[in-house]
Amino acid sequence: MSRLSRAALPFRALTALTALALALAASGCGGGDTGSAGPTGTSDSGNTIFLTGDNFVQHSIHIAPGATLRFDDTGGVAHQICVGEDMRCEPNARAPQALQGAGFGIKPPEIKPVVFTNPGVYHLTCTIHPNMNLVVTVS
Ligand SMILES: [Cu+2]
Repeated sequence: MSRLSRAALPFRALTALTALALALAASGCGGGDTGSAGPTGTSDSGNTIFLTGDNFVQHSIHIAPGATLRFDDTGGVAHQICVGEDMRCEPNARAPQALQGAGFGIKPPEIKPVVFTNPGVYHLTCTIHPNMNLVVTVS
């Protein structure tokens, strides 16, 4: 004769997590809209990028297809400019020939004109200076 002691403990499933706050909806953060209006004219005279001792003066520019972008080295040091990003040149068949491969060297007081024929967004970088990047939008 055996007694079965039934440990009938009321087992309450804790479902308290059902009320977990789902209010973590990440509200979409607005993109970095700097709201800089690009030049509306196609005058080549305004399409100049100045180079300082270790960077571009501005990091983006909008030009029209076929426009000439002038690189004006006023910073007192040499630069090596190519298509690419973060000091690395990358192939881009649509980019101007001068920016292909290892790109072009420039030193003060040189001004080098580059014609952007094909519409597109081109990332340019200097292989000498970290964080020396420029985005050229041709449209
Ligand atoms: Cu540089």
